[in-house]
Amino acid sequence: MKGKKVIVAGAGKSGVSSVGLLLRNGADVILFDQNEALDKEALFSNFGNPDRVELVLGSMTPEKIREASLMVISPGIALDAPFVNRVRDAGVTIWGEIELAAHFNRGRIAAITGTNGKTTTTTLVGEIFKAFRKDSLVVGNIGTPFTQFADSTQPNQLVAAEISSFQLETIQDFHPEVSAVLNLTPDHLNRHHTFENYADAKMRIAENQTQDNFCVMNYDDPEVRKRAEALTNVQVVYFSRLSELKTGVYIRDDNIVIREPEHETTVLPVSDIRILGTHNVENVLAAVAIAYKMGIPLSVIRDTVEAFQGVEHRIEFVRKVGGVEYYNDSKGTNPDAAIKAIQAMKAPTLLIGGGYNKNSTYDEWIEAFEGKVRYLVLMGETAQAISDCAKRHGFNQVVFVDSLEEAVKFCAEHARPGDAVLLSPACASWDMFKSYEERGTKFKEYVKQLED
Ligand code: UMA
Repeated sequence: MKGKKVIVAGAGKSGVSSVGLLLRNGADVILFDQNEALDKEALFSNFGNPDRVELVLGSMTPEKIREASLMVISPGIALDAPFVNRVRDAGVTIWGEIELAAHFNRGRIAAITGTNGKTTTTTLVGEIFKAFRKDSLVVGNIGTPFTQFADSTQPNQLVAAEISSFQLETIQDFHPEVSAVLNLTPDHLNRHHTFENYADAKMRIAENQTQDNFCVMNYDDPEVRKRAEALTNVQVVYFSRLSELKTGVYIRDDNIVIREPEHETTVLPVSDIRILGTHNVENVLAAVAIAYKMGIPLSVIRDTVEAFQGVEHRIEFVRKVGGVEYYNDSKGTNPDAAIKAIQAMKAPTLLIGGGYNKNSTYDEWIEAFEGKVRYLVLMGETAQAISDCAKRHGFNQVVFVDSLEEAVKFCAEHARPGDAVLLSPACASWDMFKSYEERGTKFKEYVKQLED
């Protein structure tokens, strides 16, 4: 990178971290963001040698574009945005942040994608790695950009990477040792336009793998299995919650079993898993398969899975107030994830939903209520569309609120002892919050303020 001029597009977490890596490795950077209102001083305070960074806000001239030979693009920027087309037409190579990180990485990568369960599975794989080697890393879409550490990784260092479809659209040589596709249901269609495009982006996780590598795939998900059957460049390892497999990781008599052509190993009883819901059993099966194929000893895998208590913002128990249990599932950012959360609820539930519009359809989510939802409390851009959909399905207990605080207040006033209150929006947070983390943190704050 020495002496190269690189455009970094997007001055969020991903872009700032890419700039850091580029500066450490001798490049000069044009940091570009379309938001003219960004705080320049705050941005520059992130960089050790700011004199090698030029900040361009709003729009970029053709001359500026021609100064660069590479553009590293943040995952939140659509590849068909007009300025991206201009950069491409100028012959500038476009990489995503993951590709930039891969270029410098020397560690052993396990990369995890899928519509849902990525964060839980990546966190669990990361915990298993850390129990085996203290210097293991957990990076990617999970919130810690890979570029923060990629250029200091060592051979044999273990990297658990959560990778989104947005990040996979812009890889070139990214090559995980073990990859995983957990499941595939429609998401981010406002950006990918069709399910096929979205699934194609996800499957790119395996495109540079070879016969020495493994791709862990969900046998029970027809969309995943169809694509697994077409994979020829890499060894496919299936996991299944529902079927006995000839080889792979599956459940027999309540035990998680790894079956290989020559022998079979029992890992642990399913009843020893502490995280709620059948979807989490699938996440554990995937994590076991990934860690096993990365060569982690079974005893380490077993002990870590047994101790694992899940991740923040994912069906996270917050507090019991007045006999009512409050759960934070702010990470339920699409209908499929929200279905898993409502399925995991055992009590009558007051459900808080709605948010940023990703052109999702809500029918299956509403159907999954199965008489369990007492009130559907809606906020955000999608409130009306969700309400219309609920009414089409004969569900009329809908309430509109203007804020999350108001939603919590309504639930606290209307819940009966024994009920549950669940924030599981089925939508991203970006219409009202910076991130799903901020939404979940605020929810927990409001719940903690409730008087017992
Ligand atoms: N911007 C533009 N033009 C655009 C769009 C954005 O200039 O057309 C600028 C914005 O003004 C802003 C910056 O780009 O300053 C934001 O960049 P970004 O949206 O890529 O966000 P980051 O903060 O860099 O976070 C990204 C991921 N965000 C997205 O994919 C939307 C984070 O995933 C990830 O954790 C982080 O990089 C580190 O790798 C979040 C996410 O919501 C959690 N991911 C989606 C999901 O999980 O469903 C895919």
